[in-house]
Amino acid sequence: MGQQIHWFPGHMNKALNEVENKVKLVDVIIELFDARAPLSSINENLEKLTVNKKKLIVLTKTDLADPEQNKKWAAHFKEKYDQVLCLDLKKNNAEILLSKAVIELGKDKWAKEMKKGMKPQPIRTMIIGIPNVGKSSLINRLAKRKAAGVQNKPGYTRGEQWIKVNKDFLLLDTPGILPMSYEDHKKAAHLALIGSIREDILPNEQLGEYLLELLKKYYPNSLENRYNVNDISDRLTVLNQIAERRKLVNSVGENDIERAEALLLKEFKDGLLGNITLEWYES
Ligand SMILES: Nc1nc2c(ncn2[C@@H]2O[C@H](COP(=O)(O)OP(=O)(O)O)[C@@H](O)[C@H]2O)c(=O)[nH]1
Ligand SMILES: [Mg+2]
Repeated sequence: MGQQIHWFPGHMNKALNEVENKVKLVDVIIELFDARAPLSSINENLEKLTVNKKKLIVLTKTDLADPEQNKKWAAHFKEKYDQVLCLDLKKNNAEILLSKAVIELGKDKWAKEMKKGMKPQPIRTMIIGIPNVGKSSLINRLAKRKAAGVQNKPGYTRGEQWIKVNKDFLLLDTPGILPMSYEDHKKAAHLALIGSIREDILPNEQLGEYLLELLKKYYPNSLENRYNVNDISDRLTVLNQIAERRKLVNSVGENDIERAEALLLKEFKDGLLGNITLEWYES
């Protein structure tokens, strides 16, 4: 992947400043990582801004990722951060698990307040994460409101308000959206594959090639299971077989490789190729 990806550092700085201002308001940061690409979900610039805050990591979309890898990543992040939860935001009892973890992390603050003779104040939190990682879904769950604002694009802005999750736990109602640097092409490819950055940042051809390499390495049976593809030797061989199985034909009657590739990328994103983690934990 030698081609240049354009990136505007000004956007990054502006977004980080916004997050930095919100970080000042909270006791605990709830940071979301996509379980399919947890390392690419980390923004190193943000890590620097939040070193002094308690941090709870939530691995989201664990239902789409590889269960074995979920466990390994969770264990890994437990060593690095204050708390880690694995959540399927569509199913889990997210509110209860999250509330428990937040209260655990807020206990130091309560102890300090009581030492000063104060009444313990609710723990203030905010959610941060890359686009599409599940921030709105989680906020809506915690606010117990319908899926307003949940979409595949990064957010809407409103005045900041605190959502009272329960008497001990407040949540800022607007998430911090983390901008990504696309300088690292491998990361950019992972983020495009999971839908966190626009796909057209890289040509479909490269994304397809990249995905197929990963599938070949880690999940060699996934293509046979989904498309009945039995020769996975290279990209065109695979795409030709997918086009044949799905009867994707172009205007001159040939296998439509482009549509086969688009289908592959879409079905991966939708979890139809099985539980797949793109970034494997390496000890
Ligand atoms: N399968 C699955 N989909 C999820 C999960 N969390 C969020 N989504 C979906 O991912 C998409 C983006 O979610 P959203 O909450 O808008 O992400 P945001 O951009 O971080 O606010 C939506 O289509 C959600 O329904 C999850 O844990 N599992
Ligand atoms: Mg959102």
